[in-house]
Amino acid sequence: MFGLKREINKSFAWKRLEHQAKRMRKTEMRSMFDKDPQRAEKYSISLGNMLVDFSKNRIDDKVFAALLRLAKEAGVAKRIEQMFAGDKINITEKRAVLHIALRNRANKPIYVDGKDVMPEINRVLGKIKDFSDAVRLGEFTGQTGKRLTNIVNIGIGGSDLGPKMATEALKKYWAKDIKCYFISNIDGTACAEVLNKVDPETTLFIVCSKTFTTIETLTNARTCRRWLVDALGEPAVAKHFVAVSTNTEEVAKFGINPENMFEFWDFVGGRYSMWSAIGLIVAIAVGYENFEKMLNGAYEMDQHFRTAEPAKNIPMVLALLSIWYNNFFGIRNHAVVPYDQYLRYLPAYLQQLVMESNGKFVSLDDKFVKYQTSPVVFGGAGTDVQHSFFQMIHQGTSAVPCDFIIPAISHNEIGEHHEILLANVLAQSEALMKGKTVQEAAAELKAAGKSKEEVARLKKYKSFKGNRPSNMIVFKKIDPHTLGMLVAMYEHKTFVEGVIWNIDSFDQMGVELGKQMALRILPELQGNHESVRHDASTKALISFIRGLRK
Ligand code: G6Q
Repeated sequence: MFGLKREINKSFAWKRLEHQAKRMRKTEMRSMFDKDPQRAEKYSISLGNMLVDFSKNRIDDKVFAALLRLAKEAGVAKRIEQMFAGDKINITEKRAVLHIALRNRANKPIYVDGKDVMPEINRVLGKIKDFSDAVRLGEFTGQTGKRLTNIVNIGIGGSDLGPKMATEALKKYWAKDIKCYFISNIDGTACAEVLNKVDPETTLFIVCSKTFTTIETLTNARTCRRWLVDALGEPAVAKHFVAVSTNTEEVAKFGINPENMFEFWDFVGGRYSMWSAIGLIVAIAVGYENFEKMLNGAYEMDQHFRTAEPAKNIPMVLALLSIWYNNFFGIRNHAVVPYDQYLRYLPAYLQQLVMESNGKFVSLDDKFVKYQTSPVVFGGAGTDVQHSFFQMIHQGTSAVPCDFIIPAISHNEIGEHHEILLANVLAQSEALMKGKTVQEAAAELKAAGKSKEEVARLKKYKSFKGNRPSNMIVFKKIDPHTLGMLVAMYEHKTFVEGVIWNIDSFDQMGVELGKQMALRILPELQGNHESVRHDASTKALISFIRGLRK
C-alpha cells in the first residue's frame, strides 16, 4: 500500500542527483555566492518570526530542482496527506501516526477506524489543564497538605527525552517555586541523586510509560514508591503518584488509581509524544497556557508543512538537503548546535527522533535497502562544542553538515554575552563555507611577521578547505510557540526522509534484541543460573563481573 513502485535509488531523480553530485564536488560555495547576489534570499524560507537560511549548502538551481523531483517521485505529498488523514502509515505495527492530532488546534475531526480521535484528545487536554492548574495553585496537595513543588518525571526514551528537553528549554517560564527532575536510567544513581534532593511531602512523581511494562521505568517507579511509603505511609501514593500511559490495567496493578492516570493512544509514538500527557511535567512547570502555546507553534508548523509548496517548505527542504549529503556525498553524520543554553538537551532529543525513526534497513516493501538511511546525529550547545568537536567540522577529512539554531534574543541578556554568542555562530557558518586556502593562510602568516621557513612549515596546518554546509535556523527567542515550531519542524523533516528512503519511521524493532538478551543475563549475573548459552566473551565477562561483585 505504501511501498514505492520502483526502488528510489533507481528513480530518474536519484540518477540525476548522482550526476549532479559529481558536478557539485568541483563547485565551491564561495564562487556561487560571488556569482549570485540573490543567493541568500533565494535559498531562505521564513515562517512567522523564524528564518531558515539554507544558502550555505552545496546546491544550485539544478540540484535543488532534482531534489524536489526526488520528493515528488517518492510520493511525499501523498504520504503527508495520508498521515494527516489518520491512515495507518506505521505499517509494521498497523497504526496511524497522529502526533499532529495532539496539536490539531482547528479541532477538525480526524478518523481512525471510523472514530474521530479529537474528543478523546480534547478530554485529556482538559484533564492536563485541570491537574496542572490544581498543582500550581496548591489545590492538589500532598498527603500532609503541603504544596507539591518538586515534580519528578519517571520515564525513559520517548517518555523522557521530549519532556526533559522541553521543560529545560522553557525554564524561564517555570513557576518560581517549582523544580523539575527526571529519572530515566536504570542506574540506581539516577534515582538516588534525585531522591537525595527532594522532600517526600512536597514531591509529585509522574510515571510516564506508554506500555507500563518498561523495566527501567517500573523499577525506578517502585523504588520511588518505596521511598515515599517509608516516609508517609501507603495512603500517600494516591496523592504523590500519577501515571501517563495507554495501559490502564498495568497502572492499576502498580497501585496508581486509574483516576490519577492520563491516557494516550497507540497512534502516538513514544518519541512523538511530548504533545500528549507525556508533556504533563511541562504543563505543570510552565502552566497550561504556555503548554498550549507550544501546541499552537507545532500546529503552525504542521499547517506550513501540509500546505507550503515543496520549494518553500521548511521540513521538506531540510530533509532533502540531509538526503543530498547522506546519499550523494557519502556523508554519514549531521550536527545540531543550538546557540542557546536552554536548548542544550535538543541534540539528545533529536538523536532519538532521527536515529530511532530512520535507523532502518528494511523497506516498506519488505526488502533490505541498498542505500544509506539515517545519518548519525550529534551535537551540543554552542559555544561549548566549538571547543570540542568543531576541530573535525572545520578540518576533518569528511564534511559534517550542521544545523545552527539561533535565538536573536536571549532570556538572559547580560552585558554583551549574547552578542558574543551570536557573533560566534555567524562566524562559524561563514568560516565553514569560505574556508581559508593555503595561499591565504601563507599570506596571513607572512603578514604576522613569520619567517619564510615558518610560513612554509605552517601554511597547510592553518588552511581550511571550506565548502562545508550549514543551515541557519534563526528566530526571535526560545518561547513556547517557537519551541513547538522547532520540534515539529524536525519531526516532519524526519518523516520526509523516511518517506524518501521508503522505510517505516514509526516503529523501533531494533531496540528489542538487546532487551531480550538482558532479561536472560540478569538471573545469570545474580548467580541464580550458570551462563551456558552465550558466546565465550559474554560468558567470561559474566563470570568476571560476578567475581568483582562478590
Ligand atoms: C520511542 C520508543 C521508546 C519508548 C521507550 C519507553 O518512540 O518507543 O523510546 O518511548 O522505550 O517506552 P514506554 O513509554 O512504553 O515506557
